Amino acid sequence: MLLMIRSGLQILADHPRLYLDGGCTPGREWFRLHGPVPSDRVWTAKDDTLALPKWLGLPGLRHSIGLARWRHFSLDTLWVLNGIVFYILLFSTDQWMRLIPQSWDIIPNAVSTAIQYASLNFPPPSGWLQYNGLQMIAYFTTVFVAAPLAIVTGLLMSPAVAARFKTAKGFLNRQMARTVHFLVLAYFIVFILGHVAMVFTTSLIENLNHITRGVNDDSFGGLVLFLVGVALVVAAWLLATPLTLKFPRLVQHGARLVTRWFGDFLEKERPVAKFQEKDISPYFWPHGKEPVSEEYRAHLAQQFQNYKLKVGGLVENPVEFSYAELQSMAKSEKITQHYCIQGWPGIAKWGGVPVSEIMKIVRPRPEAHYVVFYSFGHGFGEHAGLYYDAHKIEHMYHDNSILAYEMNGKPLSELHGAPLRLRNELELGFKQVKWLQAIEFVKNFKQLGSGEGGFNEDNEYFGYRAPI
Ligand SMILES: Nc1nc2c(c(=O)[nH]1)N[C@H]1C(S)=C(S)[C@@H](COP(=O)(O)O)O[C@H]1N2
Ligand SMILES: [Mo]
Repeated sequence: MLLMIRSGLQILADHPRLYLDGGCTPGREWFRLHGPVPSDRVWTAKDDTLALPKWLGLPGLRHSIGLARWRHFSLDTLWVLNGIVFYILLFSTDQWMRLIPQSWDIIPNAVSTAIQYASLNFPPPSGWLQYNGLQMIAYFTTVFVAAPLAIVTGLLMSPAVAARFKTAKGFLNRQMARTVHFLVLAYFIVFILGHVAMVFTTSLIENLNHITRGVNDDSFGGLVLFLVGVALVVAAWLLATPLTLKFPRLVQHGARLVTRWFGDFLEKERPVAKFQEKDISPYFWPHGKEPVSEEYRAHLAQQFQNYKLKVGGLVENPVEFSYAELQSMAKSEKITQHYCIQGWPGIAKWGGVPVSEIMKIVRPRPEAHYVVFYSFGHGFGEHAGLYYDAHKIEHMYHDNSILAYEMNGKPLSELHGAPLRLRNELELGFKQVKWLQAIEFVKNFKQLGSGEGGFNEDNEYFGYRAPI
């Protein structure tokens, strides 16, 4: 639980704002850990990320959401499996009767127990035979309300789930899910602190025997087991960040192995959520470093009159498309929701050439399995190379995959990726390469960069496919 909390806080620190209305317009948050968004300069979603102390965040570095997500998801998987075993044991015995109130007397009983606790004149411990009203309510809430809510709100943040269950719009949107997920976190922190405090202040030795050994006596066995448990928790707490930072690639690949089956399952033939003009976000966070190369600056100054998009690799007919040629081809307009891995969404209307139209002309060879998009811009990091990302070729035949030169009916701005950017709504934001320079059809992406399939995958340990 503690490592889940730490990695969860790290994910929050990547976009440390919470909203209720489904959008993410600065000023509309009900909770933020950062100051207001400055209006006198460009402020990207990356500028908005927070560093957490290494002992608190997991792993603690600024913008380490890639690793934090792996940590969070793999621990969640264990926690959910643990919960399933717990539910099975609860309902296959009569233990459930200890947690589920069976009469309304529970309310007056809980009030009376609360008054007794508040008077510091504790009621005699009876937990071995029966929980008091307050305990029952607290345990019931934890097991049957807070834990399921944590799971459901976690899942509702996933674009694949939102598209499948049509929750992208309306009350159950991603921002509501983030808010409730955060409130559940607050509940768990209060519960853990309160519960441990009560275990300590009401006959500790007996309580620990109840909890760890399932016996009702005053031997020290329970205490010993508890101390071993505490030592493990402390060791895990101290080692979690250093080990994650020492073996980030192992964390990335290992957690992928543990969790990816679930993402693949959720994504089977997933739809793309549909939106209308009126849903278009008033504010769309920008992200990424604008290109600085002379070549790009010259193209921008000449309004892309001499720009050519180079398309090659494993194709029958490599072509360089001018900006005017691209604009004269079949045009597609789609209103879709962009999901940044950091937690913010943005709905916009994208206009451009379907990638399938480009493929009709260049004719990919059968051995081409991936399509790599190269940017004019660099990724983040001091010596970072050019930003790129590889996409499954199947996705490129999807009618939502377009090379966009328009955003909300206007030519794409420099900030949002002029002259061209990819849209592939089956993927998260980081795969929507901006400032496109070239497209290459390849058999495999292992030979590119560090071989993980994209700039963020290589350098920030994102999953190659992270649409959940
Ligand atoms: N070249 C390039 N493309 C990029 C990025 C980048 O840093 N460089 N950031 C990606 C990320 S993480 C997101 S969320 C989207 C943001 O697009 P926007 O700036 O239009 O909101 O662009 C993606 N494309
Ligand atoms: Mo992003």
